[in-house]
Amino acid sequence: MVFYRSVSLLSKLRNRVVQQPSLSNSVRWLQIQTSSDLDLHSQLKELIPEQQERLKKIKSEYGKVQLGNITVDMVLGGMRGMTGLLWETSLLDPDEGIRFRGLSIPECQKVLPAAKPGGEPLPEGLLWLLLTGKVPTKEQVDALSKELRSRATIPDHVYKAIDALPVTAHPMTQFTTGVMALQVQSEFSKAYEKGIHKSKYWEPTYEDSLSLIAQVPAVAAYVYRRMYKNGERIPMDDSLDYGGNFAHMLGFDGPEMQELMRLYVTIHSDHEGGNVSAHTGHLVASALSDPYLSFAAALNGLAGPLHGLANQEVLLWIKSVVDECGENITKDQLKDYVWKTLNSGKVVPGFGHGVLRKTDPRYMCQREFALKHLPNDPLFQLVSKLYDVVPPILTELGKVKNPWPNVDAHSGVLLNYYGLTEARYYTVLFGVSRAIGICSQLIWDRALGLPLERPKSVTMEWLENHCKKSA
Ligand code: NMX
Ligand code: MLT
Repeated sequence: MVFYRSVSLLSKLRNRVVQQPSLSNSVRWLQIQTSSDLDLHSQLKELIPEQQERLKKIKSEYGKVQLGNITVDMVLGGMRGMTGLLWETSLLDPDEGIRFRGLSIPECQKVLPAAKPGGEPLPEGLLWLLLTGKVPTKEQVDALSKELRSRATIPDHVYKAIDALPVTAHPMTQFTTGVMALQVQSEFSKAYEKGIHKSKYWEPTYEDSLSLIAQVPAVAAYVYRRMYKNGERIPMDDSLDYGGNFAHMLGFDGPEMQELMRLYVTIHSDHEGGNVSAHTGHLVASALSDPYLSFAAALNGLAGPLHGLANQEVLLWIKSVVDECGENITKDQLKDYVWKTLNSGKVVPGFGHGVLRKTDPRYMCQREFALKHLPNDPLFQLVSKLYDVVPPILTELGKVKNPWPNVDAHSGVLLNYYGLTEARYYTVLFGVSRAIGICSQLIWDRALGLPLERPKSVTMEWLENHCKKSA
């Protein structure tokens, strides 16, 4: 972390230097950007040996240091609080929320390059940050945008594979099918078949990861256009960045929707390693499955209603509130509706979290976006009322560890406002974004030579015997 904080600070300084023409001679050398400065692969290649050494040192010096005790509750409770994974790209604090390579979301909004002054961060910039630990310059981000566009062409068989499914199939099923169909192009699989040396694994993994990140928006957009817009595909616009292009291919060309998509893709990308999708991707990749196989597995986890599908569930639930009580529902009516949901044995979607214990900063930045761009939208106002009404009720239940809203409580009303009203599609957007986080870590998994993941499991009988013996 110290390493990354100092490189990020240096990088921030460099950013400023590159952007300011009138600087003293002593720092002018920083202004010279070589072609390898602009090339993400070269940057990564430079960083890998020192990080490999760092990991070796941690192993040899601290290998036997304990990180906590495992209790029976932890084993039975979904491994909450059990530290068991190495994940370099981000770290989640229960109170503060996510930090990408040490930077909070508001910090990312300040320092990552944007499409326009003061605008939302470009997701390519976040990808650069996750992979290198450095804040990129605008030139580096533009170069990466260009590289991603050059990798974004979708082979025809991918569309055909999706077309083989009924158009009514869930969008996540269609999206994952598209990702699986992309797998035939895997450079890692081909290199492995040819007997690549393990020290080189990261290189074809990098190739696959960048291509996958480049291609998922077009696959996702196709699913959307197929399901809701008569299958008319919209080609990529070479003048646009990653987030802008995604909005464009979906069929939304308004500048605010493009800004929303940049923010959306940035904030959903990574949430340390233990969440279901990231953990699944990491687990599957640990068997040396290539990035396509690993990411498709991750998507299947994201498609669960307690995880990514919650964004769909939130908007459907909000719409059911409106259908039953109207848009101008009072807080008392809303309380009754929340209790009705709970009493029917369902969760209130968009609230609670496995790690967070305060309002999710991803919720807060979407709320700020709404306050800036759609303050009078009735559904945004309903979401704001829920922020007042739901936490006290969940607290009253007495068992909910975090009564506050998470990322999914807010995203739907923003998308709905700009015309992307089809809630069943929302988890696909989450999936496109998560490719950035999962693939970034996967490249580091390979670079660091992380091993096959294989935790120990036990039976109830084993637990009973063990606990009796140690009582
Ligand atoms: N509504 C009703 N009950 C809840 C809620 C909620 N929003 N959140 C937690 N609980 C219940 C939970 O079901 C459990 O009940 P029981 O003991 O009867 O099984 C109890 O409270 C204790 O759960 P926690 O320890 O607070 O939460 P846990 O870490 O197990 O689960 C979630 C975390 C996120 C799965 C849970 O809060 C939830 O189901 N939330 C609603 C779904 C949601 O918004 N998921 C999206 C999460 C973010 N993401 O994008 O992935
Ligand atoms: C995520 O973004 O993955 C969710 O907030 C769930 C989690 O972190 O467990």
